[in-house]
Amino acid sequence: MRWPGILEYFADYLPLTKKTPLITLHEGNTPLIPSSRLRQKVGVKGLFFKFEGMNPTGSFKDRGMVVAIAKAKEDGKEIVMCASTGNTSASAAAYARKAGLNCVVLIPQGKIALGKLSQALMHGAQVLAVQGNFDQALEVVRFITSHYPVALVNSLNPYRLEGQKTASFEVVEWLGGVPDFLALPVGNAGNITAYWKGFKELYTRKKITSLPKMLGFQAAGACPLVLGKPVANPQTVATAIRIGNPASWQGAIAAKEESQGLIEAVTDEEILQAQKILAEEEGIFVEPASAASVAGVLKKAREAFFRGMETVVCVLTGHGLKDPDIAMKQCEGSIEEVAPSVEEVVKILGL
Ligand code: AN7
Repeated sequence: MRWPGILEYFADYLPLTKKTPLITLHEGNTPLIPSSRLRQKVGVKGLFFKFEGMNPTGSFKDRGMVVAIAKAKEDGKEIVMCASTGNTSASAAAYARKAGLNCVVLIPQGKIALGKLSQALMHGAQVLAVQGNFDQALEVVRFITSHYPVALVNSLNPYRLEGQKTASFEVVEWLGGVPDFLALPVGNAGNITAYWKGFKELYTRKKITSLPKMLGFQAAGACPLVLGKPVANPQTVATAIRIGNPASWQGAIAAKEESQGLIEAVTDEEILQAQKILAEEEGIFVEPASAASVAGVLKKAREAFFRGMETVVCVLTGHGLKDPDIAMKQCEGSIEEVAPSVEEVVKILGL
């Protein structure tokens, strides 16, 4: 089957009209990869990775962005705008160009990964580096988009979450059932809100008869939902989730409480370890923020949280190529120099 993209495939679940342009870069339909080695380490019956890095711009943001941009186009908007830690800007820039719209992105100066910045620039977005953090950039964007003829495409735009919820449909479809736990990184908290909305919709429509427990993980230096109050100066190596005052705060707390799940913190060290383990043990390269879901599941396993018969899905939100700098830092010193000689290479390899 030719995969038609989110708007067409999930039309029955999306707020589309006859006038909505069915734009697509064929986002969605990302693989649900069964774990090869980590499953034993975690000690559960099933461990799967929903690899959202396989979306057209390399992150889960494409699912919601295609809806938000299509609706902006339908409404006759010409300019779209977002604040972003990187992935939203990359996705907004790409889909804006696909729809023939202009895109403005506000990013925290010096704190976005190289791959993401290069995407926004290549797609011709106007990039403004804010001398401040994501939360401050979002404040500016909220004001401008509510006072000027510019469409907001941050996840405060409800169409974003409508699109993002489709990932939960795919999890259920490809798994052939509902996982016991769904683990994911939490930054601005749109995604945990969207997944929970999606699962609840399937339940209401009687497509499923149980709901997963949501396991949200924030970076320890940027964990307002764990602390119960905003963090003024969030810090983490996982720049994608360097957010101190999540826009979907209530949605995240509701997802946690209604599902009887949890939202906890993982340290930068645990995040980087999980990123390396995923790459080495499973062959999956994700950006640091995405590894927070796996870091969290490994932590819960150490705490003997799982009983053994459960199925766990870890959402891997973005591709490792997004942030080559952190990856190279993780692997410092592992390249050996050698002369262009068979003997020299054989000697080093110990063959
Ligand atoms: C790879 O791009 O907020 O909790 O501006 O890029 O829905 O915010 C990115 C967030 C997880 C957190 N993983 O998701 C942005 C932005 C990756 C991300 C998150 C982000 P939310």
